Amino acid sequence: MFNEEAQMMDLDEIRELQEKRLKKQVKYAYENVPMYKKRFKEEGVKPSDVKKLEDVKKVPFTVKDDLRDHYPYGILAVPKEEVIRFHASSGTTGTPTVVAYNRKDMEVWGDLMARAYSSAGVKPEYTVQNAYGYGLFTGGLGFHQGAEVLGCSVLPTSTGNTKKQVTMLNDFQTEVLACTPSYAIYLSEAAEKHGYDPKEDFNLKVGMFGAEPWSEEARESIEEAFGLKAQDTYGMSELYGPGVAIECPEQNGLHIWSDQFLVETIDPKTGEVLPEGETGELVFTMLTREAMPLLRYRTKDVGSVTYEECECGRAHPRIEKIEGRSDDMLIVGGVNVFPSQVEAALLETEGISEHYQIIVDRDVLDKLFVRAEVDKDHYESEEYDEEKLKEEASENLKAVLNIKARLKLLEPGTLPRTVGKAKRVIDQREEQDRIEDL
Ligand code: DLL
Repeated sequence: MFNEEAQMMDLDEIRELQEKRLKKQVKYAYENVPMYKKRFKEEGVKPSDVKKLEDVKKVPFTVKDDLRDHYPYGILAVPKEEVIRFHASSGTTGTPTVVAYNRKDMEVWGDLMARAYSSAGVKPEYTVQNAYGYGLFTGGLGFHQGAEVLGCSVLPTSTGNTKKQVTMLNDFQTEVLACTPSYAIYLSEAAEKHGYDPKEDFNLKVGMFGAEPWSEEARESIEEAFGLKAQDTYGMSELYGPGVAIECPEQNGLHIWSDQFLVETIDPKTGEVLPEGETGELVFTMLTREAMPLLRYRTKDVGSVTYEECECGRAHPRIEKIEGRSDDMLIVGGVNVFPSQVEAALLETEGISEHYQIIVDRDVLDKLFVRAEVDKDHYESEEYDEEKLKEEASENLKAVLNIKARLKLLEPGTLPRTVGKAKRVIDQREEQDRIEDL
């Protein structure tokens, strides 16, 4: 077992270490990040007020906008020269939120990812086909590094080029597939289309799936198609990336590596800390990150955490299931999309009105559609050129989204008007009555 000492700590050891690290990290953040010093002062809190684990409640929250407001370098606690990696994820307005890592942070992240593979049943002699996207997204490089730390070989296939992925699954007899669960389903279908039986012809043993919500049915169908064990992995860019929590072979929740993360569950409306086991927004404090410490980071992910013993023997608490989001962020094919980003891009295009709809649909892969009405005055004016307007709006959408959106322009007055809140987002991935005119 990789880093057995950390994986198998008992709860008392975990809590003792958390308390020690929390006190140190709060002081470190206060002394090195001006934003934290300012916020502590505003709220009348001193690092020395944090003496016990439960004192974490006194620490102010950090939210995604805090990172966005500090674009591009985030809330660095070290000189930029010490940073060796940046990643970035979507922000609500199109300004990305940037995360920074120094050498020590990269080592910690690599260790967490290697633990994740190891507790999911991956062995150092396996080959990992890594079909998460490489780039600013943390999935590709995070899964890559962790596999190397464990001692696996990596095939860095990244996303796309499905035919090649399928061929490599066959030729290399890859034991591990790392990708979003929706892409895994797509791959199994593509494999069959190309004449393979994914269960017989491939040698997959473990799937490291995550970055988006998926159901037990999806798990069953992936396990059945490939004959592998499909493990859920959770994380987010702000908290290193993947590697925050992982399922063990018991598949009964995701163990949070609690020597590195202190988790709380809060009521998203009041910010009040909820009793153990209750469902609420997950809040994480990073206990050792140096380049960019994060205290009480509000993830907007909703779930519940249990400290009950797990059959596997790990005492690290488990997220029972990520049940959804407390904001309106959509995850489309593993890519985060904020409706506000789409709106900003549309309104930036002269000639597009404020009446629009965002539709997420799925055949095998998720797809994003945007239907927008042309502004009435523009529609009636001489200069209206549908093709040109569509091109311009599509360009603006492309600039803020990390995924392709198919845009359709509509005549003024086409979309339904409501007296109340407009229903701008339609997620018809699970629905039967679909809008077909996309
Ligand atoms: O998705 C990091 C990651 C990569 C995790 C690969 C797992 C595997 P972000 O792009 O910042 O980072 O998106 C983070 O995705 O707040 C959740 O809403 C969602 N998410 C991530 N993992 C899961 C999961 C990566 N296993 C956001 N189940 C998070 C449900 C997930 N939602």
